[in-house]
Amino acid sequence: MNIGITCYPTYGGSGVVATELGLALAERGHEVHFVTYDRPFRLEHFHERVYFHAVEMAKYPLFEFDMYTLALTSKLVEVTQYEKLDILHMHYAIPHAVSAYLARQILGAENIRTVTTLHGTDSTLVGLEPSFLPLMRFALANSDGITAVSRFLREKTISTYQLDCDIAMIPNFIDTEVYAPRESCKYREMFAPNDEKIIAHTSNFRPVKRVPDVIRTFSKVLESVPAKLLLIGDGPDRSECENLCRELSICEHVRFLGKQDALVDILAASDLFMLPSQSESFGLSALEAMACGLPVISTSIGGIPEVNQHAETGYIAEIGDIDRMARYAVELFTNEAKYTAFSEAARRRAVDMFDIKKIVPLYESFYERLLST
Ligand code: GMT
Repeated sequence: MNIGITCYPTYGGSGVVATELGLALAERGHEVHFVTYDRPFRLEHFHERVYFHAVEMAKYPLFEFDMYTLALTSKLVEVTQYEKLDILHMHYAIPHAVSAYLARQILGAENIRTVTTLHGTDSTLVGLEPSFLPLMRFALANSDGITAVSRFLREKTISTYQLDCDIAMIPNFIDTEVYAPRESCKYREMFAPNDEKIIAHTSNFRPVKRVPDVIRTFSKVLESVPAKLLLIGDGPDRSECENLCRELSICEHVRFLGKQDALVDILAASDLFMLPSQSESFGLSALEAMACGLPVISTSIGGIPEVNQHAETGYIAEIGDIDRMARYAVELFTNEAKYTAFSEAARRRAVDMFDIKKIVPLYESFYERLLST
């Protein structure tokens, strides 16, 4: 198949999933065309059968605001025509599903199939803005196929938007050969010179991620267990978090690592992952950690419990329950047998349920079904 993929080409989970899906599809012999405003960050190397088409923004003094949705539509039309695409797969509905709808109208419905994959806030937050809601509903109802990354997101979207059409659940995935535990990790000694326990957290530091909860929990853990905290990523809450570390006098135990490409090495050097989010449709970062053998302490929100299983691959607490999260962390750090069982279960669940080799074929069959109708 010839497949066009549009996503936000940033460090966010939806961009990562879209890019990894495209690369995996290309490895399986398909031709994949990324149509985005910038090159997705994981496409820095040459890959056979993978192409990148930049969306060009029209500039004219009259246009006070950028017209990205229209520029994307034009590029989708052009690429579909000249590269003979079969499928346009939009990741994150807004505004991509609208552009795909317009492109299909221009090209003729018989010439292309459109797929929208919902990732989270496109459905649970942005799409619910009263001014966006009718547009979102229309764009979804007019996609040839819709997928959601968790059961939670599937059900929430169907009920919120009162859709008649079905939504397929295809979970996020991970390459468990790349994301894997490592026997001796070069960073371990650097981060924890006295063999302290290492807690890790990755996110875009937006308020929904509740990074201050990670820091407060860590501060409590520190009262019982020598430990270090690694905070990976960057975003609007970072300064507040750095201040909080100063207030709690724990700066020497916390490292803000910023955006990192060496994520697997850092996770593999760590012992435990925390995801105390107040909104999460899936929690890809938790899956990445689990694949590296890290138990996860998370909230019970959204799709997280479909990934992290309470008392098996980690623990689940209510949003903001810092005392409980700290107790769970200390329990795992002081009970070696339990820690090992959880770590193995986390890795096993990532491999059994979410491995790239199992999930990518589900997208392939989804496309095939659409093309046969
Ligand atoms: O929804 C967002 O604000 C960002 C989005 C993204 O682009 O990273 O995250 C969502 O998609 C990820 C990949 O499918 C999921 O793992 C995240 O749980 C989801 N975020 C939220 O639902 C807040």
